Amino acid sequence: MSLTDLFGETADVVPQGVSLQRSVFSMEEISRQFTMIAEVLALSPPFRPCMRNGTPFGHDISNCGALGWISDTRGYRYSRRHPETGVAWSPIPAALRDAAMAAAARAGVADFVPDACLINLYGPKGRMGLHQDRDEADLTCPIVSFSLGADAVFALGGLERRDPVSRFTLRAGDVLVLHGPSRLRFHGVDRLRPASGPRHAILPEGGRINLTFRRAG
Ligand code: MD6
Ligand code: FE
Repeated sequence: MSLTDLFGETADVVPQGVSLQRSVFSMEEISRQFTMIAEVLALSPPFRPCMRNGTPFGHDISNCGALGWISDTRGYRYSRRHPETGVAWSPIPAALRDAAMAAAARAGVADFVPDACLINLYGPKGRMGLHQDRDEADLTCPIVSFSLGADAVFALGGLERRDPVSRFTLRAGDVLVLHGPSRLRFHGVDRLRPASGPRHAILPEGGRINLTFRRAG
């Protein structure tokens, strides 16, 4: 049984620790989220991380919150400062933080208070390889993900890289929470549907923004 089936209209069972919350945000709320993100990016400009071997990522990132996730030739880690400007990240906007906490509560996690929000900014050809998020101090805390902009084909696997993956579309306004026994599931973005979803000046040519709220420290 694939997640596409599990998340279909008649789905009544989803894997423990996966909460896919469809159309949580209205177009008005999505517009306000774009505005809040633009304000964050004005203080913490998007930058292009690279892998340990120097290969650049295919997309830009930024962060808000006390801690921000970065990657460079020293590896992956959380940092209190923007790697290029040296300035502390701006706080997570209260409305976004509250929405992430509410999403965690709907997933059954009552006490999630994020201290980090990674902002992924994808161009129309954006993708993200299969990965686990395991740089956070306490892996019992969930990750809450908001999608904005173009639709993404999301791949969700198991706890081993070789496990089979299921694919489903994440659209603007959808929320995905990975927690509990699914916190370390491998996942990635296969591709975008660039012509889809709400547009914004942050995303010329129809890209996508993904926000992942974490408890990093
Ligand atoms: C993305 N999302 O949607 C990438 N990580 O662009 C993630 O890497 C992710 O959606 C952890 C939990 C949920 C996610
Ligand atoms: Fe991830």
